[in-house]
Amino acid sequence: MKIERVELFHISQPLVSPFVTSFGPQQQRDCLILAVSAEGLIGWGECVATNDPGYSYETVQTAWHILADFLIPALRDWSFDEPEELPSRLAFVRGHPLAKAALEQALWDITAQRDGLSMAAKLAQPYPERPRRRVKVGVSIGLQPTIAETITVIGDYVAQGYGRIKLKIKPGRDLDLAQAARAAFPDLPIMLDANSAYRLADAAIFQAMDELDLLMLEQPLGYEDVYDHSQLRPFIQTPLCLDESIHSTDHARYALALGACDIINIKPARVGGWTEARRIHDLCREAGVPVWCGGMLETGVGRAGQLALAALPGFTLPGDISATKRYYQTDIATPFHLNQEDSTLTVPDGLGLGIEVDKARLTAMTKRQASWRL
Ligand code: OSB
Ligand code: MG
Repeated sequence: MKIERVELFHISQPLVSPFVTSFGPQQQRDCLILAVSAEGLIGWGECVATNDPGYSYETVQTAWHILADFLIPALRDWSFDEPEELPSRLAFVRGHPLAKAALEQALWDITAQRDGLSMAAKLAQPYPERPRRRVKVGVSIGLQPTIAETITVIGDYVAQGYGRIKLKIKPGRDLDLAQAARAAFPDLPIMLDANSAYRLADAAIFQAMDELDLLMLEQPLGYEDVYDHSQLRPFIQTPLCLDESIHSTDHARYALALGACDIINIKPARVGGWTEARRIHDLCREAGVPVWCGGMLETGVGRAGQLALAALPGFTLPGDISATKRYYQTDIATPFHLNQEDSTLTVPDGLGLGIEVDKARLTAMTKRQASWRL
């Protein structure tokens, strides 16, 4: 295939409620949406970089720059058969995985359409197992003004049918929050995400959580660290999960070799795309380490890509892939609804991503736009 045209949209949509983490609040969600045209087909991708370099060093502005000035021009005079060929084509750009992943997602979408497959089926081709039709999901709850409000918010989501809750924590809002949540919901699978807000010296806080029977503790220490996590792990009973620290299959290999974690959160964007995400899945599966698919407050475009990935056999823990209405009042693509009876989202089975992008809505939300004829 030869890519004929690429369109890039910087969009901005309000979140239904502010999302607050240990690195700050988010109320308006900006992201980039990318459309790739080839052979009469259109493939969509989402770049999940945010306005602030809080979770990642990338922002919507850096991703725009890297896509516009390096990655998209690198597609000129290039033809490909499979999306797995893209990472080596883009390897001349060091880093910037969020920008790269958006382009790779569009190539998975377009090649799956060409092959007459859903993206989930295409990703699952190397395995004897068919992709899951429904993916277990939970909801990630940002820091609330008070513990009492957090308990109310948890109750609302549980009433909607979410069977797993993740709470953001930060220093000063951790043990008391976890204890209150456990007391209010004795049997609920609850996990915590610190987004790198702690140091090894804080181990006592996490030891005190041992008795709360938490599902896991996500990324308590440094955002590039694997060593200190390996030091913390023997001192706590709660399974340890890494998010920010895992940028590639190599990082995952180092983490497993050091005994730095029990679980890995795989976000295709954080590792530069679905090819690398699937490799990490394979490595973890081989090692008996469960994985789950993380989220970045995606629009429907990104959500469809998360579901395709989480349909792979090694994704055995619920993903941060909530229903559309948990994030947006209306969205630029087909809304996803929670299957209340089993806390799942249904994996699209149409061609490619299997979603319809609402062009009028996309245009209405667009702050900046550019296109390239290749
Ligand atoms: O650490 O998992 C995280 C959102 C933005 C940046 C980082 C994270 C998150 C979430 C939200 O936890 C997950 C979701 O999309 O629902
Ligand atoms: Mg996280």
